Amino acid sequence: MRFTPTLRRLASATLCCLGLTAQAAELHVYNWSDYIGEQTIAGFEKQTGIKVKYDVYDSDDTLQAKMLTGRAGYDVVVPTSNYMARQAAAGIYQPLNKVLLPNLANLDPQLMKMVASADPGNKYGVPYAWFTDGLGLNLNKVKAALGNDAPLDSWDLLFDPARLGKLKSCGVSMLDQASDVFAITLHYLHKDPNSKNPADYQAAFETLKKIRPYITQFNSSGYINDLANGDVCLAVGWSGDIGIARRRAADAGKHYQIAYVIPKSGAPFSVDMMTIPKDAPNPAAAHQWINHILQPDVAAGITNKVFYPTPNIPARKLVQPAIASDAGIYPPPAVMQTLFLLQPLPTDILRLQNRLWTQLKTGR
Ligand code: N2P
Repeated sequence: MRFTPTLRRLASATLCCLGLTAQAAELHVYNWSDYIGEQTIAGFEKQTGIKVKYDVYDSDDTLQAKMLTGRAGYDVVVPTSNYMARQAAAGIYQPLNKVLLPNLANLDPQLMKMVASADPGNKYGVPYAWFTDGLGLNLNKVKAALGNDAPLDSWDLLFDPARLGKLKSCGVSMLDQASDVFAITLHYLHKDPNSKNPADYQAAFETLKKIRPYITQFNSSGYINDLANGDVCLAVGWSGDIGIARRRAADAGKHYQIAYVIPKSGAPFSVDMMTIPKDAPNPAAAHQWINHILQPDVAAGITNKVFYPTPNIPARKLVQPAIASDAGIYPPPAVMQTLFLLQPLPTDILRLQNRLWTQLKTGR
């Protein structure tokens, strides 16, 4: 049968109202790089019929700059909790409709309580994954440069200029995120890692300046491959990223061993939060995405691919045993005690951090 124009219009009007138009709904997600499972996006598209447009970033500052400009066009973004607190206070997110998120019940109540310090009442954010900051090491190269007795479980490995100088030729990578690196440096100096005292940041800057000549790159994503390929032997990095580097090195048949170390004295940790921008074009789909991520099999699929621990309790039994028992990824209780949560900081401190950070990187 051939459709007359009138019949065609009628058919398309009917399809439209049944939600079956050719124009499929879209969801724009902006997430960290190397932070998603193999099947996460395809599974969501299959389950919902919604098409996902997926972009990535590797720094909270990049995300924040985009969000504060407004109209970025994203439905879901994933800031770290310390950044999210300020952004929510600035009014750039919409409150979650929890009726649409029944899978919230899967989240670890202890973690929910903890992130409530940045997001009172868990009003705007849903934990996606959490992480520690630590040292990624090419054990063979580091031992060859420093000998077998090198203090591999200490921040001294990074902050002793004589030692770091010996690692320069095999490559030293530093996260390009001021907030994390200042917290680590303040901790090393026995100061409050979340200090609000400008003088502490000046002291941290002086300490960082001493090791600056031996840092061969500031990088928060490409360092995964650099470590895996043997172009870097020490990386200040995020836990899951080092896990990815280790797997990539093994898959490529490299003969060296990559390790992730949380220094004994302690290290930062934080939680990345799914949020919905106030001007999200499709908040209904955003809620569907968040609820999808909260499905145990989906959450475990992310951890199994990118080595970041999921705060999803029923997902844990679906996490590969080698990952679930990896003390670098899931730190045992004694190590958890040594970790400190990155806290939101006042604007003047952030400005100071950024100014010193640029100075450090450019060497001026
Ligand atoms: C993923 C990095 C996520 C941890 N590559 C930092 N928020």
